[in-house]
Amino acid sequence: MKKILAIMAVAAVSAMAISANRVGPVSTYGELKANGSKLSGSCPQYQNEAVQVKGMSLFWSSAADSATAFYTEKAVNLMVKDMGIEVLRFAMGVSNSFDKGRGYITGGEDLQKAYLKNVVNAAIENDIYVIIDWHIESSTGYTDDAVKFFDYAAETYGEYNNVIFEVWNEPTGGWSEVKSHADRVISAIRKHSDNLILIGSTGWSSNPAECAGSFSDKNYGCTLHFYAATHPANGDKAQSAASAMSKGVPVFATEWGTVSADGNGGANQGESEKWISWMDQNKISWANWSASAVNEGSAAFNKINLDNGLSYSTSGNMVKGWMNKGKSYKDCGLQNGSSSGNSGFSTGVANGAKTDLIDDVEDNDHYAYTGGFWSAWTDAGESGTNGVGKSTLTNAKWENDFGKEVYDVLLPSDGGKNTSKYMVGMKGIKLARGTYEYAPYADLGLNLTKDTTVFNMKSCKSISYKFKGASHNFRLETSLVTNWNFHHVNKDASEEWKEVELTWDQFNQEDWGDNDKHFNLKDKGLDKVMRLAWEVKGVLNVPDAQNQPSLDYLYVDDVRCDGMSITAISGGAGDTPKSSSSSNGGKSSSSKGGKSSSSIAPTQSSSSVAPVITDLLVIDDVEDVDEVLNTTGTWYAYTDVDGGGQSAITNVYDPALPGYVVVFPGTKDATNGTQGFVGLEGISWKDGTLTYDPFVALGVNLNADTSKGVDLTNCPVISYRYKGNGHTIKLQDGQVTDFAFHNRRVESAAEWTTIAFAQEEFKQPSWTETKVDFNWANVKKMSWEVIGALGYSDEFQPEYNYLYVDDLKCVAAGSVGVRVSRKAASDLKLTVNGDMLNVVTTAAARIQVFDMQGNMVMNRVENAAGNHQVSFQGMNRGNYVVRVKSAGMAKTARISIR
Ligand SMILES: *[C@@H]1O[C@H](CO)[C@@H](O)[C@H](O)[C@H]1NC(C)=O
Ligand SMILES: *[C@@H]1O[C@H](CO)[C@@H](O)[C@H](O)[C@H]1NC(C)=O
Ligand SMILES: *[C@@H]1O[C@H](CO)[C@@H](O)[C@H](O)[C@H]1NC(C)=O
Ligand SMILES: *[C@@H]1O[C@H](CO)[C@@H](O)[C@H](O)[C@H]1NC(C)=O
Ligand SMILES: *[C@@H]1O[C@H](CO)[C@@H](O)[C@H](O)[C@H]1NC(C)=O
Ligand SMILES: *[C@@H]1O[C@H](CO)[C@@H](O)[C@H](O)[C@H]1NC(C)=O
Ligand SMILES: CC(=O)N[C@H]1CO[C@H](CO)[C@@H](O)[C@@H]1O
Ligand SMILES: [Ca+2]
Repeated sequence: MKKILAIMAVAAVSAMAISANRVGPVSTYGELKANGSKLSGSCPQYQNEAVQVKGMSLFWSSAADSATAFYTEKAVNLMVKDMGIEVLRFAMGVSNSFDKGRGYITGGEDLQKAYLKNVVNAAIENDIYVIIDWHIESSTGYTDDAVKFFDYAAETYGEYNNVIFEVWNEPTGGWSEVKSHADRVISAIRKHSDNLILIGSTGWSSNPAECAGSFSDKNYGCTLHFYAATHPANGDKAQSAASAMSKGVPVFATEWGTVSADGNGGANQGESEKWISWMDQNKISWANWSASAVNEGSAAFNKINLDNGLSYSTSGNMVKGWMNKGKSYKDCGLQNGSSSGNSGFSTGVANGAKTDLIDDVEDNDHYAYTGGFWSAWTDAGESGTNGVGKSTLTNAKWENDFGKEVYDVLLPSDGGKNTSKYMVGMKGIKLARGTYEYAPYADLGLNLTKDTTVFNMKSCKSISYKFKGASHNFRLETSLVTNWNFHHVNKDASEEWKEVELTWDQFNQEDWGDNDKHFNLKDKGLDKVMRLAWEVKGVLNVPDAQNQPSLDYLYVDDVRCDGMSITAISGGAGDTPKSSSSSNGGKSSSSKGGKSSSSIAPTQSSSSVAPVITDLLVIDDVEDVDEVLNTTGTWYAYTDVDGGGQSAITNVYDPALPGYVVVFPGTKDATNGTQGFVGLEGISWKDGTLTYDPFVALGVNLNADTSKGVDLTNCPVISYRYKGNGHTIKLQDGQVTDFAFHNRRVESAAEWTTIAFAQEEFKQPSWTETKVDFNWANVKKMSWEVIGALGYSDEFQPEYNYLYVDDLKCVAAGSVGVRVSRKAASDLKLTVNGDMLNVVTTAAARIQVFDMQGNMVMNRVENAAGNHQVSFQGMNRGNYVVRVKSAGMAKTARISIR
């Protein structure tokens, strides 16, 4: 029966064949089979022998990032390599209150199927078993949905010896419901697969005896879930398991704990060891809960950035010691072998020939066969609305056809095992967060068309590429996604060239609380592809030093679409590869007629122009050297101790206030320029029992009556001076109750620095589900939080252990604070054509040009909406800043004229 099924399944699984790239438990034992009270293997040597495998269960796949970060190839590879897991349980969140629409039946079906495919593929490549678990803890099994799901899962994966099915994690109701659920699911699975099926029992799967003997199926086992501190190894749970086995049915502990049943209390080491040895004696396979970094004692890990390897919790270290790590495996020859590897590289496509290659880079130009172009960029090119990152590459620069200076990614082959001459890639990747609000990144990308319109990839069944280097998200950007939440797949780092083939159901979108906007690429979007991108991305709130990719390069070659036929545009119109850099004074590289040409690039806020600030209201200049404000409120300081943290400052604590003394006389700092200022000193971070990042903070109540705020409606820009560590300034108006305060990140400064933010620049963090408009008529508090990173306090302390603040003011909008950028200006379009600047506005506009010394060299007003042209003819060569203001928006760009 297996043979026939296998052939049917192969046809259903499409062209993609995943195979193991190491010899592990699955090629050693073969498919796991219920054989009397034990599991045996389908490999000849193990057909008469009991097989026990040990591993981990993932946490609910519908939970937070601290759980889903482990639903990746990268995490599976690490758990196999570092812990020696032999089985991984895919705990598919079906429906739960915390899943926010990510559960399988609560809107997350596509997402869950993408996780499933990526995890099952990673398990197969690692030659380990994978349990596909309908992870639900309830009195109903959602049987109709389960039948549909297992029909799909068994059809798709049921041919692989790796796969085991678990039909209901933890039933909490009666047995008859469990029995009829299991009956229906078993018959759905058996249509496609004869693989092992695991069945739960009442009381959170603690009664395997009830399950054993209740089914006529030939290949099932019963699950046992127990908690060592509550359930002694010689108690009724163990007896139920023994009774199940005596009925000739094997038992599999798919979840078990060392603690008590409610998940609390300490680990009971003695009882746990008894259970472990009892399971060893009875050859009961197990998966420990949980392979996650969630905030629970049973989580095996405590960090989600995996580039430096796994970071174990106390629990994780304990369970690691009980695995079969280091066991030697021997391929019994049932499965055919190691992965095909890469089958050589493409050696080029003639201009005009038909190809399924999007690009193999062999024509040595910056363009793909689709006509579009390659480039790379990092968070350092962010517009500033979300702060600006500092990530860099060591690639040379190149000016593309749009006059835009980008990293040049065209590289000669790395000289590895290949037949290719050229590839594209990023080198010397360094991630640095700067003030960027999100995780730092560096991207390699291919705009599919030269004029950056959409490209039709509908005939493409799957996409493949070869890569070598850093772990990355491979992303497909369609014009249907307008909030940057593009479809992507994560691939683990590889030191060898590796071929990746992906089907559309493997791509998923992040959970940004916008699942109603999610769609599957199978269904739409493939006719509207803008760009392919390979993104190397850090994790938010992790020190830069800990956030680097394990390999600092990423090379890509041979991007191919199965099913597509492209007429190759090759050897792109006279494109000679050259590395130009506008700053090296080199010759003009993009212009047609040798006339002066200009290039345009988004500019970072330039601090070379000294802000001229017009005070509207001095909230406090601390010249009176006391903690009382001009607006009657007070300065103070606080730390994370209330939340369980142990972060500290060395400011004097004055019981009379009561509170920390935060006001210092100007003599405290020789560069003060003032009679007094406020600040924090001797800052150190320590997590304690925190569940969020450690911090210390300087705060201010604007009004002495803390139930009231002050009206800053007429205060378009908030300005202050500071010196010392980077921080996040947060504003509170009393409306926000989930700590998602309007905020802005600010970088460290060694010298006193004036900073100014327009009202619009304060934004709530993206995770909040209840965004509110800030009420400037009632500003109650401001705080300057110096924030660390949870889990890193031992090795990561502030760059400066102090933060001084002074001259908190409201200033006029017209103040020439270049750091003041108004609302994101997507309605303003700036493009360059020869020596003309085109500005498209939807209202009257003011266009100003400054030289790099800050002198205004042009100032004009356009009285109507439209397409305005500004000539740079006759202007001196050099760099300029253009600022366009229109309808309350502003856009700044750097122009260079050559
Ligand atoms: C089950 O195990 C017995 C020995 O206990 C062995 O003789 C038999 O071949 C095994 N059957 C299968 C289907 O593996
Ligand atoms: C997994 O093993 C660890 C280490 O012994 C333990 O702390 C944890 O409780 C186990 N699983 C569960 C469900 O508790
Ligand atoms: C698998 O390996 C066996 C023996 O090594 C061989 O006879 C068989 O043709 C192989 N099957 C496939 C699909 O390669
Ligand atoms: C390249 O593609 C991206 C995404 O579609 C787009 O934002 C960008 O403007 C395109 N063009 C250039 C010149 O970078
Ligand atoms: C607030 O500060 C300004 C500028 O220092 C000062 O002119 C004004 O008198 C102050 N107001 C109060 C109420 O202290
Ligand atoms: C502030 O620093 C200057 C030196 O730059 C110093 O002369 C002055 O006395 C300091 N201010 C006070 C109030 O001590
Ligand atoms: C091992 C190998 O064949 N490396 C080759 C990769 O491609 C470059 C460019 O053609 C060759 O120079 C290398 O010898
Ligand atoms: Ca190539």
